[in-house]
Amino acid sequence: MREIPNGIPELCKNLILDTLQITPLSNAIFNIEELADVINQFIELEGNKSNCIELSTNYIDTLIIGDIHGDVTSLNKIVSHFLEGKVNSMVFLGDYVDRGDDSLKVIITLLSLALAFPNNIQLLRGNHEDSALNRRYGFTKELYQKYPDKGDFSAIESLFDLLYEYFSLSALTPGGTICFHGGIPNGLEKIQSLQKIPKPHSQVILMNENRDEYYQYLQQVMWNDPDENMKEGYGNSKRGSNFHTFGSEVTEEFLSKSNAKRIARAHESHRGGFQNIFNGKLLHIFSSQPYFGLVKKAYIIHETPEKTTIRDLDFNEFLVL
Ligand SMILES: [Mn+2]
Repeated sequence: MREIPNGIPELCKNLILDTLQITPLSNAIFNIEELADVINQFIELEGNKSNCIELSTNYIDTLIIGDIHGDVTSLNKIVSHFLEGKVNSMVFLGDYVDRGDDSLKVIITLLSLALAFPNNIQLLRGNHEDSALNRRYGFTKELYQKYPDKGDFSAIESLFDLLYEYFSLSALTPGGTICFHGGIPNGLEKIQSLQKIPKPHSQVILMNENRDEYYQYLQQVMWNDPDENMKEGYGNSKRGSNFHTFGSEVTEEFLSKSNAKRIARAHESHRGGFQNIFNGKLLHIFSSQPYFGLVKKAYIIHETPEKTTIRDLDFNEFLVL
């Protein structure tokens, strides 16, 4: 069993230990000062990282995890593999909050893991790490129920607004997998070009040069979707005029310019738990347990130097590449 280091906040230690419980705490409410401490420590940790992180060799044996959406049961199963030492590291592709019952606990547990194991846990930003989405899909309501005092509620909402701007947008594993939440942004040459986008992300709006272009990349990497029937170029997205779909040729060219082998992404529940498209060049996963009838089972990617596999949350092997 992996040892939980000293020197992290007590709340973090308790939440990590709670992932190993058969009946974990539910509906957790945390003290605001403790929450602020965890969030601020995470911002300090992530603030200097770029929006395309070249991951260290710790990530040579890694899990890549899709949308969790407030589902503590899935999270605990996944975290157990890591704490039991079955894998060396984990990359989470975003969408930690909204829809599920316990978004607050999920996101604070993930921040706790990142603080406890800063060289082995990487959290990326999904499109639900955004308070405008949270107001529509449940997290804001959960926070309001847990912190009904007006002052407390607005303090917490501001903390999350700030936090979201410090999650990196993408990462590249030593095995050559590009990790992001949504899809390839229209016009982005290679994944390393996201390194030009500053943190906090709201800085993009204040930049004089190329600000429109950077703002589009920031949005699209969290929102775009692949279209497995499309060959060339970019298409219109059903999600809105700011977003795009992309096909196999765009994927091939982007991978070659980025010097990478494949893309791992999440974001779409209607694709089911996993999908392999463009000849193994793009893997889709969704890692939240049965999800409104759309996802029957949750899956994760396990990448090692020997092979890349899709596994269910009991660690059974499915697709092997
Ligand atoms: Mn999403």
